[in-house]
Amino acid sequence: MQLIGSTTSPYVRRIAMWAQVNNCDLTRVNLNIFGDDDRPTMIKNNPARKIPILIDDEFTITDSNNIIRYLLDKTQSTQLSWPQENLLTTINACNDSLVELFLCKRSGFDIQADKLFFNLQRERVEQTLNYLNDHLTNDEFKGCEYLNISLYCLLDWISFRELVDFSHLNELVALHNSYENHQAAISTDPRD
Ligand SMILES: N[C@@H](CCC(=O)N[C@@H](CS)C(=O)NCC(=O)O)C(=O)O
Repeated sequence: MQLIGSTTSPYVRRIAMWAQVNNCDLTRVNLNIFGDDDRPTMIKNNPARKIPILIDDEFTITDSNNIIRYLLDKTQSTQLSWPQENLLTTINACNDSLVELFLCKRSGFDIQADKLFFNLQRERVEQTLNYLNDHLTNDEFKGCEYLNISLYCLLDWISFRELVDFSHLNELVALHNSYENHQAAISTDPRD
Protein backbone atom coordinates (compact mmCIF):
# COMPACT_ATOMS: atom_id res chain seq x y z
CA MET A 1 0.00 0.00 0.00
CA GLN A 2 1.12 3.53 -0.74
CA LEU A 3 0.56 6.51 1.54
CA ILE A 4 0.62 9.68 -0.50
CA GLY A 5 1.36 12.73 1.61
CA SER A 6 4.07 15.07 2.75
CA THR A 7 6.67 14.85 5.49
CA THR A 8 5.15 17.78 7.41
CA SER A 9 1.39 17.05 7.39
CA PRO A 10 0.07 16.03 10.84
CA TYR A 11 -2.76 14.11 9.15
CA VAL A 12 -0.33 12.05 7.11
CA ARG A 13 1.97 11.53 10.06
CA ARG A 14 -0.75 10.03 12.25
CA ILE A 15 -1.46 7.37 9.62
CA ALA A 16 2.25 6.70 9.11
CA MET A 17 2.85 6.37 12.86
CA TRP A 18 -0.15 4.15 13.47
CA ALA A 19 0.88 1.90 10.56
CA GLN A 20 4.45 1.63 11.85
CA VAL A 21 3.35 0.73 15.38
CA ASN A 22 0.94 -1.88 14.00
CA ASN A 23 3.33 -3.47 11.50
CA CYS A 24 1.18 -2.37 8.61
CA ASP A 25 3.44 -2.00 5.61
CA LEU A 26 2.99 1.39 3.91
CA THR A 27 5.31 2.92 1.34
CA ARG A 28 5.38 6.66 1.77
CA VAL A 29 5.20 8.92 -1.26
CA ASN A 30 6.12 12.42 -0.12
CA LEU A 31 4.94 15.32 -2.22
CA ASN A 32 5.34 19.07 -2.16
CA ILE A 33 1.58 19.56 -2.57
CA PHE A 34 1.87 23.23 -3.53
CA GLY A 35 4.67 22.63 -6.05
CA ASP A 36 4.02 22.39 -9.81
CA ASP A 37 5.91 19.08 -10.12
CA ASP A 38 4.08 17.15 -7.39
CA ARG A 39 0.62 18.75 -7.29
CA PRO A 40 -0.74 16.74 -10.28
CA THR A 41 -0.12 13.48 -8.38
CA MET A 42 -2.34 14.67 -5.53
CA ILE A 43 -5.01 16.08 -7.84
CA LYS A 44 -5.13 12.86 -9.85
CA ASN A 45 -5.91 10.86 -6.72
CA ASN A 46 -8.12 13.22 -4.73
CA PRO A 47 -10.61 15.72 -6.22
CA ALA A 48 -10.63 17.49 -2.85
CA ARG A 49 -6.88 18.16 -3.35
CA LYS A 50 -5.82 17.16 0.11
CA ILE A 51 -3.50 14.62 1.69
CA PRO A 52 -3.33 11.91 3.04
CA ILE A 53 -4.32 9.50 0.27
CA LEU A 54 -3.98 5.71 0.56
CA ILE A 55 -3.63 3.49 -2.49
CA ASP A 56 -4.21 -0.23 -2.07
CA ASP A 57 -3.80 -1.83 -5.50
CA GLU A 58 -6.67 -0.41 -7.59
CA PHE A 59 -8.41 1.09 -4.57
CA THR A 60 -7.87 4.71 -3.51
CA ILE A 61 -9.03 6.07 -0.15
CA THR A 62 -8.92 9.74 0.79
CA ASP A 63 -9.16 11.52 4.15
CA SER A 64 -7.39 10.29 7.28
CA ASN A 65 -10.70 9.27 8.92
CA ASN A 66 -11.53 6.93 6.06
CA ILE A 67 -7.96 5.67 5.81
CA ILE A 68 -7.75 4.66 9.48
CA ARG A 69 -11.15 3.01 9.24
CA TYR A 70 -9.91 1.05 6.22
CA LEU A 71 -6.64 0.05 7.91
CA LEU A 72 -8.34 -0.96 11.17
CA ASP A 73 -10.69 -3.12 9.13
CA LYS A 74 -7.90 -4.61 7.05
CA THR A 75 -5.82 -5.47 10.12
CA GLN A 76 -8.91 -6.80 11.94
CA SER A 77 -8.44 -4.24 14.70
CA THR A 78 -11.21 -2.70 16.78
CA GLN A 79 -12.85 0.38 15.28
CA LEU A 80 -13.20 3.55 17.35
CA SER A 81 -16.27 3.74 19.57
CA TRP A 82 -18.68 6.68 19.12
CA PRO A 83 -17.22 8.62 22.08
CA GLN A 84 -13.77 8.03 20.59
CA GLU A 85 -15.01 9.25 17.19
CA ASN A 86 -16.20 12.44 18.92
CA LEU A 87 -12.80 12.94 20.49
CA LEU A 88 -11.20 12.44 17.07
CA THR A 89 -13.58 15.05 15.63
CA THR A 90 -12.40 17.46 18.33
CA ILE A 91 -8.74 16.84 17.44
CA ASN A 92 -9.57 17.29 13.75
CA ALA A 93 -11.48 20.54 14.38
CA CYS A 94 -8.46 22.01 16.12
CA ASN A 95 -6.12 20.70 13.43
CA ASP A 96 -8.31 22.02 10.58
CA SER A 97 -8.52 25.50 12.11
CA LEU A 98 -4.76 25.60 12.55
CA VAL A 99 -4.21 24.48 8.95
CA GLU A 100 -6.53 27.30 7.78
CA LEU A 101 -4.71 29.85 9.93
CA PHE A 102 -1.34 28.56 8.75
CA LEU A 103 -2.39 28.90 5.10
CA CYS A 104 -3.78 32.41 5.76
CA LYS A 105 -0.48 33.39 7.35
CA ARG A 106 1.45 32.00 4.39
CA SER A 107 -0.90 34.01 2.15
CA GLY A 108 0.13 37.23 3.91
CA PHE A 109 -2.88 37.79 6.19
CA ASP A 110 -2.52 39.10 9.72
CA ILE A 111 -4.10 36.15 11.54
CA GLN A 112 -4.13 38.06 14.85
CA ALA A 113 -6.49 40.65 13.31
CA ASP A 114 -9.90 41.12 14.97
CA LYS A 115 -11.83 39.60 12.05
CA LEU A 116 -14.70 37.11 12.30
CA PHE A 117 -12.90 34.29 10.43
CA PHE A 118 -9.69 34.56 12.45
CA ASN A 119 -11.55 35.04 15.73
CA LEU A 120 -13.61 31.89 15.11
CA GLN A 121 -10.55 29.79 14.33
CA ARG A 122 -8.58 31.09 17.31
CA GLU A 123 -11.55 30.51 19.63
CA ARG A 124 -11.97 26.95 18.31
CA VAL A 125 -8.27 26.17 18.71
CA GLU A 126 -8.20 27.46 22.29
CA GLN A 127 -11.38 25.68 23.37
CA THR A 128 -10.62 22.34 21.71
CA LEU A 129 -7.12 22.28 23.25
CA ASN A 130 -8.65 23.00 26.68
CA TYR A 131 -11.23 20.27 26.14
CA LEU A 132 -8.64 17.74 25.05
CA ASN A 133 -6.43 18.64 28.01
CA ASP A 134 -9.38 17.85 30.30
CA HIS A 135 -10.36 14.61 28.58
CA LEU A 136 -7.20 12.85 27.50
CA THR A 137 -6.84 11.02 30.82
CA ASN A 138 -10.32 9.50 30.43
CA ASP A 139 -10.40 5.77 29.82
CA GLU A 140 -11.88 6.05 26.33
CA PHE A 141 -9.08 8.38 25.24
CA LYS A 142 -6.30 6.42 26.96
CA GLY A 143 -7.62 3.17 25.52
CA CYS A 144 -7.32 4.30 21.91
CA GLU A 145 -3.87 4.29 20.36
CA TYR A 146 -5.00 6.20 17.25
CA LEU A 147 -6.38 9.07 19.37
CA ASN A 148 -3.12 9.33 21.30
CA ILE A 149 -1.09 9.30 18.09
CA SER A 150 -3.38 11.83 16.39
CA LEU A 151 -3.20 14.25 19.30
CA TYR A 152 0.58 13.81 19.54
CA CYS A 153 0.93 14.61 15.81
CA LEU A 154 -1.19 17.74 16.24
CA LEU A 155 0.80 18.92 19.27
CA ASP A 156 4.14 18.22 17.66
CA TRP A 157 3.06 20.06 14.50
CA ILE A 158 1.98 23.03 16.69
CA SER A 159 5.48 23.02 18.23
CA PHE A 160 7.23 22.55 14.90
CA ARG A 161 5.34 25.44 13.26
CA GLU A 162 5.26 27.53 16.47
CA LEU A 163 1.51 28.08 16.10
CA VAL A 164 0.13 28.42 19.64
CA ASP A 165 1.43 28.11 23.18
CA PHE A 166 0.03 25.08 25.02
CA SER A 167 2.66 25.02 27.77
CA HIS A 168 0.01 25.84 30.44
CA LEU A 169 -2.00 22.72 29.50
CA ASN A 170 -0.21 20.12 31.61
CA GLU A 171 -1.84 16.97 30.24
CA LEU A 172 -1.11 18.01 26.66
CA VAL A 173 2.51 18.75 27.55
CA ALA A 174 2.78 15.34 29.27
CA LEU A 175 1.37 13.54 26.22
CA HIS A 176 3.69 15.43 23.90
CA ASN A 177 6.71 14.58 26.06
CA SER A 178 5.71 10.93 26.39
CA TYR A 179 6.48 10.38 22.70
CA GLU A 180 9.98 11.88 22.91
CA ASN A 181 11.75 8.52 22.59
CA HIS A 182 9.04 6.75 20.65
CA GLN A 183 10.52 5.07 17.58
CA ALA A 184 7.61 5.86 15.23
CA ALA A 185 7.61 9.51 16.40
CA ILE A 186 11.34 9.79 15.77
CA SER A 187 11.22 8.20 12.32
CA THR A 188 8.33 10.44 11.19
CA ASP A 189 9.70 13.70 12.64
CA PRO A 190 8.80 16.53 10.21
CA ARG A 191 12.01 18.36 11.15
CA ASP A 192 14.20 15.73 9.44
N1 LIG B 1 -10.02 16.01 6.67
C1 LIG B 1 -8.74 15.76 6.05
C2 LIG B 1 -7.81 16.96 6.27
C3 LIG B 1 -6.50 16.78 5.57
C4 LIG B 1 -5.75 18.10 5.39
O1 LIG B 1 -6.23 19.17 5.75
N2 LIG B 1 -4.57 18.00 4.79
C5 LIG B 1 -3.81 19.18 4.51
C6 LIG B 1 -2.33 18.97 4.80
S1 LIG B 1 -2.07 18.89 6.55
C7 LIG B 1 -3.94 19.49 3.02
O2 LIG B 1 -3.89 18.60 2.22
N3 LIG B 1 -4.11 20.77 2.69
C8 LIG B 1 -4.18 21.22 1.34
C9 LIG B 1 -5.05 22.43 1.18
O3 LIG B 1 -5.69 22.84 2.16
O4 LIG B 1 -5.08 22.96 0.07
C10 LIG B 1 -8.13 14.48 6.62
O5 LIG B 1 -8.47 14.11 7.76
O6 LIG B 1 -7.36 13.81 5.91
